[in-house]
Amino acid sequence: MSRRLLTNAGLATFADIDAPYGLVEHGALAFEKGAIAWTGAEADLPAEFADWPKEDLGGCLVTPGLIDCHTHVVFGGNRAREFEMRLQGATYEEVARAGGGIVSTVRSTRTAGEEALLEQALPRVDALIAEGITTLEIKSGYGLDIETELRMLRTARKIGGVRPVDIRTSFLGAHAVPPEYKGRADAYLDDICLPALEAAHEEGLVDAVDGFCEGIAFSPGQIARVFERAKELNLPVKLHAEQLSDLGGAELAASYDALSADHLEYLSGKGVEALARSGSVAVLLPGAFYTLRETQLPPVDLLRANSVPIALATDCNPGSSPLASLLLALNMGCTLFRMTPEEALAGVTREAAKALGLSDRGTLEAGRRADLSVWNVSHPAELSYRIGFNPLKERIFGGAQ
Ligand code: DI6
Ligand code: FE
Repeated sequence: MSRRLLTNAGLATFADIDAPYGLVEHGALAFEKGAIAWTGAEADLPAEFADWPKEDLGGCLVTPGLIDCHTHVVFGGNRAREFEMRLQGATYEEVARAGGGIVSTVRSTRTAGEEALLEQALPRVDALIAEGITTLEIKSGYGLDIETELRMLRTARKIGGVRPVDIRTSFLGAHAVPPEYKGRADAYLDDICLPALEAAHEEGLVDAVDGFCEGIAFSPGQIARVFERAKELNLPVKLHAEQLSDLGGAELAASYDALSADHLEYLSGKGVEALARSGSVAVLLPGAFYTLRETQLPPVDLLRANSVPIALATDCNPGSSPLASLLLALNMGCTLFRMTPEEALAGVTREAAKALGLSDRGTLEAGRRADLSVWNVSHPAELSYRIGFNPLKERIFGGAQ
């Protein structure tokens, strides 16, 4: 059924309408061939849509399909043992310096074949899809050798072939320095990271280039080398910045017109201004803040005051954020970061689309992809308010159920 008309629905459109959430009450939404054809108040429905195959949603809420714009769902193994160590007092950085952390996931990822990686990722992806996610960003960065970085990206893309979800892939070769290059980060960039980026791009596997700018990872100067190559290849960039300390990563990212700067707990006022100037999205990741028991809050008030778009994501990864629930990220964004439920929901729809450079989704407007989530709730704030409860009624991906 390629044409459909949804009626008797609340529509959180996030379009430019003068109402919180861009909310249309008693709304109707028509879609055809994978794209939204009309949205608005049911009373205003043009006659041409009136006889389309109709579904009465009984007052349920429709939002744009949710977008998780920052994940690392493809990886081997898990880090439950490290979780225990951190609970006994070791910090995330101490674990990383002792050969655990990202590098331990690198070991398990290198030994897993494409089939195993896929099999391990799918339950996480399925959990996200069950919560109404229709677009999912996935990063490489647990291979740190050319072959495994490519395998991670191929696996990520393969997910889009076996599940109804649109996958965007980010190359994160500059995630950590692998043990065989310990103390030789620049040589790692020359020998592995940059050639891997080129090979991945050649294979059409890269939508954006990411990096981890941090004391335990790469300096701003080293990240700039990766971003220069991205620029030569015409690829947009994004950056894990100011997660554990302020190295000026967000300013660097902004100077390359980054799609987004992510984490940002230690972001300075100068960093906020740089993001405001470049129009980059601030992607906040409350799952990592929570897991690491961080106490430094990202500067939400300042981001807001400077009109920096704010997105929220799970950061689903085996170390700092073993979170496969975007609904819980919404709740954490409100409870931990003091975002409003409206900002939180915009952060997993309209702003998350921006963070991925996608202008064909993220709002309910004519012409946008028919990626829709239908919720058994009567007000959009309910999606942020509940904890551990999933009110998804139906998910429509590219116009199909
Ligand atoms: N920051 C993070 O939170 C993840 N990567 C990054 O650069 C953590 C990755 C991990 O601990 O495995
Ligand atoms: Fe991350």
